[in-house]
Amino acid sequence: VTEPLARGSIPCLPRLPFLGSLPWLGGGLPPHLLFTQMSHRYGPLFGLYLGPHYTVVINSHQHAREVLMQKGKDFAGRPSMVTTNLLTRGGKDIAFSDYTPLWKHHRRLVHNSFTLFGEGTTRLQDIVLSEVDSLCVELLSSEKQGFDPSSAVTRAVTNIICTLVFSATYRHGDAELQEVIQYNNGIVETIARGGLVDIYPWLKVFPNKSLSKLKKCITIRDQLLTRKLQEHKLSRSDGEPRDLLDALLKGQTGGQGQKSSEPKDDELTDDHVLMTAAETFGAGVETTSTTLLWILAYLLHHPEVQERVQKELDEHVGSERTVTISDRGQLPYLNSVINEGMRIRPVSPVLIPHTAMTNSSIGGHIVSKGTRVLVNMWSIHHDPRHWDKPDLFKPERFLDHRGQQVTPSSFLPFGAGPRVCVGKSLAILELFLFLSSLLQRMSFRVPHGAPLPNLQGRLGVVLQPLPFKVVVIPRAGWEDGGK
Ligand code: HEM
Ligand code: PLO
Repeated sequence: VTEPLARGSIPCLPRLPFLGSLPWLGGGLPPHLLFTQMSHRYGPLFGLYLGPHYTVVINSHQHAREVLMQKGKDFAGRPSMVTTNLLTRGGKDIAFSDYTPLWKHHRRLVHNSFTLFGEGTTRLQDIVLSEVDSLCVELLSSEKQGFDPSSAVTRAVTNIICTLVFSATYRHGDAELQEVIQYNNGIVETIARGGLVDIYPWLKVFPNKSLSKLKKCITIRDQLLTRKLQEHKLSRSDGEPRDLLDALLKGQTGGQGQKSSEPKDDELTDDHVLMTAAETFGAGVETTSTTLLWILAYLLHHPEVQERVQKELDEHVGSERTVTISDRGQLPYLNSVINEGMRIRPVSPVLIPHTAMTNSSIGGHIVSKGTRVLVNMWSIHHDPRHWDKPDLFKPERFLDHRGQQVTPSSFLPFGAGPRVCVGKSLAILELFLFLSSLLQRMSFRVPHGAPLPNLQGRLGVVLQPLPFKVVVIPRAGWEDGGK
């Protein structure tokens, strides 16, 4: 089917030779807010030049669906960037690798090994619930004057991913765990923030503080993961894979990895296995813990929402038993709170950059092969034409008049299409089990005299809340910490 070509070309920001549109991108706003502001002036679809790279910015859900879903394959490419190439040894991962047959095989392998633990089986739920339990015990015995919940939450989420990736769990204060958390933070702060080296790759030859910090963190990460991989190879058996590392090793041709022969184009090398483990780790920890912290921050601002979730939990689950994933259908309000958290503060406010694999079109405008496409999920999630008072936290917007859940078409926190988040079902499972169990057992309040959490956030590679403090009040039946 040929669609009518739209009149005129995509509106474009002014540009200078060499600098492209950079002089017009100043002002210090983070990209998601800057692009949202520009969409008021140029319309929801506009172009700009990041140095020499022509880039189209999408700010409406119709165009986002066209690019991610209807023409998903046309736009499934990823640009090559200096920082992510360092992070992934030149794209030997899932998220930052270009769209190739090997990538497809690789992604399917990871996806299958997640479903292996996931939906159908209770194993994943058991892993998550056991960490949730420990987290609840820890929070219930926490400092009564108030404390920052982020390290406890991060540790719980890290442990889940550690179990899934290499069957390890860490105890409180473990030195290796501290190391993991530290290098992760370093990477989050330094990677692909639209930094200049990703626009002008030759800048990497000059001393650059942020780039050397990134390299340092990557070295620490690599030492740790190489050790894990070696241990795994030694302890592996022919039976069922124990975890993601086993599944990946099994998925390699012959299961032997690439030691003696030259790697072929269609084979997963040890580098691929290592990079996937590292990425699952990074993606699994940063996204889920950040989302949980955002939701906690909003619950502190909205005690009435917290009470309504607890009322729903009391009615459908009570305090006698643990919440399980089979309760999910009975808890539409809690699900709406989770959705509203991901709407109002998407961890990835501008998705990972896409590129056009072939000549194609968006909204009837021709877009040529190689064009970079940024999907600004922030403006889609805050579009006043689709969301009533988009800056307010209102979980009811995800419920219809009968209290049933609805999913508006302007809601795409995990992206969609061939590049949709691989961890989507794991993430939803975790968010549900964490929040339901936490709110079943305790209430969160702002410590006496402390300010409410700042909701502005700080943009690294993910949009994180600034640190805040909470006090935990046990609910009836959980006063002894639930031990
Ligand atoms: C990609 C969101 C949790 C692994 C993405 C993308 C988004 C996203 C927006 C980019 C889509 C695009 O570029 O078009 C989220 C959110 C999460 C979450 C909101 C939690 C609340 C996870 C978890 C994992 C994970 C738990 C793994 C354990 C990945 C991977 C990709 C990805 C590997 C790259 C997919 C690709 O490029 O093909 N995620 N994610 N994510 N996510 Fe997630
Ligand atoms: C987080 C820090 C880790 O050390 C490395 C890492 C790997 C995958 C990245 C993740 C970081 C940040 C969140 C990303 C994820 C892939 C998909 C996910 C970008 C950089 C999102 C939200 O798109």
